[in-house]
Amino acid sequence: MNARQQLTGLDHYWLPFTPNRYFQDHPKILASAKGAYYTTDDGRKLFDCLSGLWCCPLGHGHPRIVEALTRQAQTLDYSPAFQFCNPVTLALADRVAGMAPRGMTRVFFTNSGSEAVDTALKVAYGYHRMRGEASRVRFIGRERGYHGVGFGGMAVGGMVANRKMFGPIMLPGVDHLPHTYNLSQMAFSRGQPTWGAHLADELERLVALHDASTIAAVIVEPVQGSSAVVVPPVGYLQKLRDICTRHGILLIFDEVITGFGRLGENFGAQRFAVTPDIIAFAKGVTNGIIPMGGIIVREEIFQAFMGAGAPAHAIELFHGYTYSGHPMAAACGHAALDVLAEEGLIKRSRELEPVLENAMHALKGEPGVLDIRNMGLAAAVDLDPIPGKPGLRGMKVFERGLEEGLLLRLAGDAIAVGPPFISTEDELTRMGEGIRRAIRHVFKGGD
Ligand code: PXG
Ligand code: PLP
Repeated sequence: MNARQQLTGLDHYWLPFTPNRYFQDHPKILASAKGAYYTTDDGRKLFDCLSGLWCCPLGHGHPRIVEALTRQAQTLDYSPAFQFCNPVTLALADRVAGMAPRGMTRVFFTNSGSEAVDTALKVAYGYHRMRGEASRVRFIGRERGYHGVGFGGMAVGGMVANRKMFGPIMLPGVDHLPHTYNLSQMAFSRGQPTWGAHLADELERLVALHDASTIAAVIVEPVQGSSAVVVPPVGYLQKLRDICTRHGILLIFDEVITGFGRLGENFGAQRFAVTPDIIAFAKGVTNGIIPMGGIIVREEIFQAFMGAGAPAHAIELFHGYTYSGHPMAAACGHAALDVLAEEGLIKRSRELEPVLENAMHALKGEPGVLDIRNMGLAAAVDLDPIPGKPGLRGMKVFERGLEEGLLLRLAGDAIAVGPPFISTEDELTRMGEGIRRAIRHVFKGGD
């Protein structure tokens, strides 16, 4: 009996964000991972083009992380998140705050990006309320934004497919900025497009429409990841910052993908030299090995909750998760951040940026390639859709990519990549060539 025949669970498992019926007929099973490669159950080696789901930038199976997890499991495997803490989690808060822009000092832990976003939105609203501005109830998201799947994150998110089934039960009062993507103005941009900073002025329009006194926060990804790597125009984020400051609106950067080195700096905030009021993070903080997320806030936000006049024995924020600051996740975070620092991998990510840029932009001119975008170690290629069948072209290239030894990421008819920071230059170049062959194959009519 081979490995595939032994598979159990296909009749019981409901896969997230996956065409389940298609999966039943084409199950894709990963059996192991080491470094920048996965191995499938039928023994094929796949280059991890998206670092898992953007979350494993240091590669897989790092002995340092394995050892740290073993040690932590033997020492303190869980400690109650409420009323207690432990040295590992405290030290990780210190460390994460130390990586953030100056003035962002307090860390609240969650277990995922979705929880981080919902936490950020609740803290933003609570902050205003604590300061006597309870009328600030609105959140402004952005078209094409992805902020996870909680009720808050879904409402501020701007990916239509994630929203349309749930429209009638969405958080009220939310509005959206337009996305910044414009093919005719920025096709095949390398890094930040020069056109489009004026789109931030749309925030002034929304402020005029709703009045600043009703708006709690604006939430954006510095670079939009899930909707296939939409890079902010030069000056755009600074303009958002200025408008938020002028109107007392909090600016939240959702750095679940862009945090911890993906853009060649600790956070996108530093890459773009724009400091938000709240950063949401997840994924890379633990190299994706133990789930963890969180928010980092300015000290003033934390102090607004502390100084509201309630007695010292009263809970200031009625919010938290059983697994907030889980010691196993915290130990994993320390080991991952050790590796990131000691192996110089943020610098490495920055050094690899032009290599990835060249490898991806070399695909310009291939059949059906409509656009290519990149920033940091993230890039995407838009492919001409099959008329009337959105997503099918992308699916075919994804499938063909597997034949080429590449685990690519599909975003509709776009292919996204976010390779591990431990990739070699040669691996990135070969990835680009593999994508080229996959695209050629599919546009020649192959499956
Ligand atoms: N915010 C952002 C900016 C994200 O990218 C989340 C929140 C939600 O995180 P959790 O941990 O709840 O999934 C994300 C997650 C992709 C892809 O292929 C992106 C994400 C997740 C899975 C796939 O682009 N982003
Ligand atoms: N549902 C029930 C019945 C619970 O008791 C809890 C936590 O105690 C939760 C949901 C929330 O779970 P978590 O803290 O893991 O988010």
